[in-house]
Amino acid sequence: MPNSVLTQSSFDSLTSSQLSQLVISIKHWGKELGFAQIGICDTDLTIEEPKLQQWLDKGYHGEMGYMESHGMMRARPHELHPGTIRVISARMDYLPPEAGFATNLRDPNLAYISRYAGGRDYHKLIRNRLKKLGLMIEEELTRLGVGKPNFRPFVDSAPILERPLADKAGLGWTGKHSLLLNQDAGSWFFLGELLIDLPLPVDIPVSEGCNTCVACIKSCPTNAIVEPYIVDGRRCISYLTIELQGAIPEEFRPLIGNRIYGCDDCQLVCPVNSKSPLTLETDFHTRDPLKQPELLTLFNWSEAEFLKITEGSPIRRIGHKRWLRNIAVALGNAPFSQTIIDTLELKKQTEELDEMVAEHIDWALKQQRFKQGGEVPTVNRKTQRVIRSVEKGLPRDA
Ligand code: B12
Ligand code: SF4
Ligand code: SF4
Repeated sequence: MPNSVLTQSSFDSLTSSQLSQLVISIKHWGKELGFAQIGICDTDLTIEEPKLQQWLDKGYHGEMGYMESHGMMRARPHELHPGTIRVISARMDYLPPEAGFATNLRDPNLAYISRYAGGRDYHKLIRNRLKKLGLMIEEELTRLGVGKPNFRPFVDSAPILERPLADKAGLGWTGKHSLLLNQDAGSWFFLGELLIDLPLPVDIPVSEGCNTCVACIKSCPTNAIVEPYIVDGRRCISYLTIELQGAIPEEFRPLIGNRIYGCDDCQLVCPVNSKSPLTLETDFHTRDPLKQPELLTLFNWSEAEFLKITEGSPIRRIGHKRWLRNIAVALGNAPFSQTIIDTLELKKQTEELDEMVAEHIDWALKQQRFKQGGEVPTVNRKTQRVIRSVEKGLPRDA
């Protein structure tokens, strides 16, 4: 007999007090497994469907084909994993100690890497923990004599609307930058879910909001937050440096500054992040070679060095080619330096370069030569504002 048929009927025998006790246990086990918080919601996201469709119709997903390839299944967890009636939504903090945001953004010769990406790739780690949580639930249900649940963990890459689910499950509210915000923890956390066929009582969404604040919208270097709550993915530096396969459109290159992998600016200016806890996972701590590294050091890594140093890190998935593309842009944005020019030229001569990378190196050389003999440029005004905001609002992490 299929598992779901067996479980569906057998869970009917669970009393509401047994289910409530189970929720208490699930939240407790979640903490033991390193999650900061667990919430539970049903699978109804019909309210999100037209918004998702509009976002896709406007082309805001750019080259992220996976965003449209599953149709509305992203908003229908019960279709994605048949039998699902509840989503156990979990969040895990990732802010590493000594984030050094301001010092890193202030020095245009240093590479800025999003603080979620300096340690181990979260996908596998969170999925494994969610699977353990599922097995703990299974064990408890077996003890209660009601059969096995049908569950499946999801993290990020799967076609599911994680942020609206977490919002529904009471883990926080949606900020105007479109990320989930928690009153006590800010936004420096990952989301993951366990889809399950167990009729657990659901949590109540929280009612806080951003009120009149618009700091993230005003500070986004590329004006990617086109309306409150709506991000045009194609303009976001995270998309341009991580998701985009080909050339970075020229209009965005000067705005990217020294951000070579993702961007944190909309979170850096957010007042709710002033209370964010540091991660409890040492695996998410920034690895030494990725702590405020010199752009030139990273640019000189061979492909073998890149693959070795980024092993197990999310950075590895962009590959050496896009790594060089991104750093070339940042080198073009750095103040004039003969060493940078020599390094860029040497790279062009000594390596079998991909055409796309070569074009970015040419662009960087043009920017560098243009600055020769002129004033030494500093970081742009918007970034200066972000730096001041970090120093004032997030002194521990500045
Ligand atoms: C695609 C994607 C991206 C894209 C597009 C971003 C986006 N905002 O959609 C790009 C590559 C740009 C990106 C960037 C980042 N991402 Co991302 N991304 C995703 C992914 C895979 C899907 C998101 C999605 O469905 N977008 C589609 C649009 C339609 O969804 P949406 O923004 O939620 O849109 C809703 C709003 O527009 C809303 N809406 C419309 N009008 C209104 C009005 C009101 C009043 C309200 C409340 C809502 C609302 O309705 C829409 C439909 O639900 C999720 C993981 C997942 N599977 O869900 C991670 C995820 C959202 N990303 C995450 C992170 C950490 C980031 C970055 C911070 C990474 C970085 N440092 O570089 C940046 C932040 C950029 C930003 N401000 O969003 C985390 C967020 C965690 C959190 N605290 O919320 C997630 C959940 C991954 C994870 N598992 O942890 N990301
Ligand atoms: S991550 Fe950066 S580029 Fe993307 S929306 Fe936030 S501030 Fe803008
Ligand atoms: S910066 Fe302000 S508007 Fe943006 S998410 Fe944070 S509180 Fe909301």
